[in-house]
Amino acid sequence: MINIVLFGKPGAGKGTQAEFLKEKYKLTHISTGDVFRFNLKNDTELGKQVRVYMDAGDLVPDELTTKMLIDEVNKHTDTNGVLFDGYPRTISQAVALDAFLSSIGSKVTATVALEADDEILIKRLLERGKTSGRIDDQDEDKIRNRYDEYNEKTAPLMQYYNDQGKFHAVNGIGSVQEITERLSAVIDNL
Ligand code: B4P
Repeated sequence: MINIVLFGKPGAGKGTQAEFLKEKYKLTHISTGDVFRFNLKNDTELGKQVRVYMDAGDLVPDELTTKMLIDEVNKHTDTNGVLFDGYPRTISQAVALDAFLSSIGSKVTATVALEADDEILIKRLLERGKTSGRIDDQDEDKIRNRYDEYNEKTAPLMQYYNDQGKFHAVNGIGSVQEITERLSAVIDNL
């Protein structure tokens, strides 16, 4: 079982690349952002709980996110491996993921990070916000708040995975296809 954590700042292209990587490596793709948005759209109990955080560009609390993530993984027991897109985003989530995977006799194989400058990414998100209907993409202050959340809570994960020899960064600027090739080169080498 190969478990890949796709890592990067908001708008780095995790969701875009996941669509290609899941097909190429036959992985189960779990995007925490997509699962939350599905629940928001369907106004489920979870959707009601997470709306206030997502609309503001804040991270959803760890306990809620981790419970949801584990429920999602447990739906896919018969898999080659999982492509984690948007999880973990805090050290506490990474520790919970390690503990959960270890309990099922598995582990994170590698973390691949898409790197790009904030200003380029903010432009991408504002562009997407014109058509996506995503409230968190429509207001520059909310987008900047997501970067503050990333710098404070998510960036420390780079050291966490680097200390385990599992962190691989690739340049996230270029065409979607070029970036898929860069990510594939890392995964093929694992
Ligand atoms: P996510 O859904 O994970 O969203 P994201 O960071 O905005 O997007 P991503 O990096 O996937 O970018 P994409 O490919 O779409 O999170 C949203 C929210 O959910 C969070 O703020 C938080 O509230 C909550 N949440 C999710 N996970 C959580 C967790 N673990 N803990 C707590 N809270 C959590 O690409 C962005 C744009 O760029 C698109 O328009 C795309 O077309 C464009 N693009 C992509 N690649 C490009 C390229 N190579 N060149 C030009 N444009 C490109």
